[in-house]
Amino acid sequence: MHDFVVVGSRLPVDRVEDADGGTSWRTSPGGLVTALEPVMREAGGVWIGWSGDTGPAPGPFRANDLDLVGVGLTPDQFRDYYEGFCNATLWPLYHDVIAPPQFHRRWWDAYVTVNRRFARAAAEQAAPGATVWVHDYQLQLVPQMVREQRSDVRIGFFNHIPFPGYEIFAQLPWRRPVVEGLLGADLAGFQRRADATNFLRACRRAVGLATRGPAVRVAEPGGTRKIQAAAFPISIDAKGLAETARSDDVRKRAVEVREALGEPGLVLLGVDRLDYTKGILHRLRAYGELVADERLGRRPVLIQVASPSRERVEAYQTLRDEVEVMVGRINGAYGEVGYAPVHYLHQSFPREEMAALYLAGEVMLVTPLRDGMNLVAKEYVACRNDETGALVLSEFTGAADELAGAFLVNPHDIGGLKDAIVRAANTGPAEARRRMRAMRKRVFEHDVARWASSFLDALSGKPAGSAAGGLLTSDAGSGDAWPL
Ligand code: GDG
Repeated sequence: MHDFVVVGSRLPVDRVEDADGGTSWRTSPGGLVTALEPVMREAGGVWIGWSGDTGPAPGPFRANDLDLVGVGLTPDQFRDYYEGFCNATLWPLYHDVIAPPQFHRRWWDAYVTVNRRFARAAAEQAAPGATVWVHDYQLQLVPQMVREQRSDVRIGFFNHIPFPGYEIFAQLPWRRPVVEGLLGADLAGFQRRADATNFLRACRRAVGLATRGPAVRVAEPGGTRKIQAAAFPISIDAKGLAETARSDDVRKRAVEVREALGEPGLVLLGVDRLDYTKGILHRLRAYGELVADERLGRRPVLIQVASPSRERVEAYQTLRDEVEVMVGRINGAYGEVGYAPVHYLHQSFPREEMAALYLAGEVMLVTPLRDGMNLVAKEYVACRNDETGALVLSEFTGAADELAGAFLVNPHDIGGLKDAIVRAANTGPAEARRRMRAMRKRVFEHDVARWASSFLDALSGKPAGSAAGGLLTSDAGSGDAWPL
């Protein structure tokens, strides 16, 4: 039994094959693990999640000093729950229907079944009065399902992706049970204020509840219970990443990358999961036209990392084809022997290589059509220890609410996007430094540890910024949570 239970769709470890044929677990690097590890240690926490394959679920186990509990998915559940309801219904719906969401009753049934399994595991692991923190859109029914079994625990929910406006959310045939599932939480956290507002509106419209400021009250046997909705913009382990970027190996590698490109004029960089929300096609379109117009000087290079993602889902296969056709067209039309305008990498890289790329790119292009936060933008900023570089950032990312030093763009406006890229590329050093310094200040002050502590403080009812007792003792300042 544990005082702190994290429920995430994935475990923070990957199964790796040993040389002797056995398996072991390696921590998958990521800000969430970095942020929650100290909390888990201090509170004797446990992390419940899916192991990432359809093999037998690992029972409770320890890996890298973390207590973990695996939840298994059958091949049918992988298809209907994960690839279906999570990735082909909720993901496009919550990202403003950029791709058409598909609604299938069989997928919904699998979503209910799998959420129930996660909830049961959480209820089994939680000590009396424990804190249970449920993460993301894959597990929206878990808060209420846990509450039904364990009314003694405090339940937090954080949505990593946007929560859509009601006109879009209303399309979901199961809108009411989804909102009711979320209302099982004591605190529902979102990336942006607008997401929290959208959720509160869904409470009013889909369930008919009255809201007051950031609070909703639900009737329960024996009285009413209050649920708070607020924004807690997620962040990164800025200090850790800056240190990686400062290391000799990474800096040497950044120089090597630039040398390998021949004698590039400007180096631009894009880093994304290959996902239709990330605006990769809009970015390529703008960049291709800029190369054609020769507005970026001689021999600019765009390094585009597009890490493989959800490869069995049809919309992702189509996107990959479209991206690869466009890259081929740009390179075919404007390349020369020894020079390609786009270096396209459909691969995943270790964290050090990513840091080297962030150092090599003078202009970072982050152009999502919709994105909960976008950590890549913050990672770029954290790596630029010498305060050079420029960030072109879509206004449809959560990060745009925080990074005022970026060149903000509407990625649908190709003309505007082109102008912003040119402006970013031609910023004088003093202005570039001023912009970068402001962004770095924000990212270093509001890092992922502070995000976690402000959420957990709010969940435990402590005033924002209180560092006494509680689950996390790092010094959170005030104003982290942005209630409505
Ligand atoms: C969801 C929301 C929200 C990518 N390729 C490689 C690699 N990455 C890392 C990046 C970054 C992360 O993956 C991607 O984070 P994003 O925030 O950009 O996007 P999503 O994956 O869509 O994440 C998003 C986030 O959750 C957190 O709440 O910001 O809005 O959609 O950290 O660096 N890392 C390595 N190799 C790669 O090839 N090592």
